[in-house]
Amino acid sequence: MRMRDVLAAAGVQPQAAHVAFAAPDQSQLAEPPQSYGSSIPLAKATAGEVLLAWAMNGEPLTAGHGAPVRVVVPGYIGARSVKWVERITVQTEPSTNYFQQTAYRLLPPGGTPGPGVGISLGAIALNSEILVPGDGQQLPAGRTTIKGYALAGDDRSVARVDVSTDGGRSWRQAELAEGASPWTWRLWSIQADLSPGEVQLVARAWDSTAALQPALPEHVWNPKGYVNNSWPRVTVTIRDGA
Ligand SMILES: Nc1nc2c(c(=O)[nH]1)N[C@H]1C(S)=C(S)[C@@H](COP(=O)(O)O)O[C@H]1N2
Ligand SMILES: [Mo]
Repeated sequence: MRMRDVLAAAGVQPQAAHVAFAAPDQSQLAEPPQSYGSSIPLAKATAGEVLLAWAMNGEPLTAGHGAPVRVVVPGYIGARSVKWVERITVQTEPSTNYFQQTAYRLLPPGGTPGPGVGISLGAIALNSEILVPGDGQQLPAGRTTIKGYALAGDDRSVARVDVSTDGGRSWRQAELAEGASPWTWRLWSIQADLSPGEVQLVARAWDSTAALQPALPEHVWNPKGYVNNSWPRVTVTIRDGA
């Protein structure tokens, strides 16, 4: 069921800006210990793709995935898709739950976690991965297929994936397969002729706003290690043909 329809049936007041979800599971890791909760902006909650789900792939949802009912927020980090949801509150401010206010925030270098410190994570950052070949793999010389996925966040989409077979000096465009929906990953693939020696394969994705993934992990370093969406790199050894 669409969250939008539930909110419309309940009625939303003009000053409303956030939709908060509360669950019964207690966390001892939270400070202070409390039950799980989070919120998303009202604009996202009413965008149509946000669901209250009790089934997946035509089967009833399992307890581990949040039965009887969970929230599903496509394009947002998993933490906002609250499982076993028991209360939905429309409010003027984001949730003050530990998992919204303190956890899942990107801190500046040297920052210490605390309520409201850092950037709240919501929409997923553009990312990609090389799945085939695997890092450290040995391959025969000649033609090989390089495969992976790319994922855009929120209401963006993957526009292009480039692949380099020389550590990022030169690039060619990979072929993008259709996605199952605008919020799912796009599989990509490209064929390359690799000559003997050690080869570094690199991928980089662009989204529909022309944003590009950052090149190196040091560009995005942060104390909690969140949102490392730097270019995936895989080193392979190409054996001599004979
Ligand atoms: N009630 C509740 N919902 C929750 C969590 C939780 O600890 N409690 N974890 C969140 C996080 S961080 C993620 S990544 C997803 C994982 O969903 P899954 O178990 O269906 O993969 O659930 C989210 N919803
Ligand atoms: Mo998570």
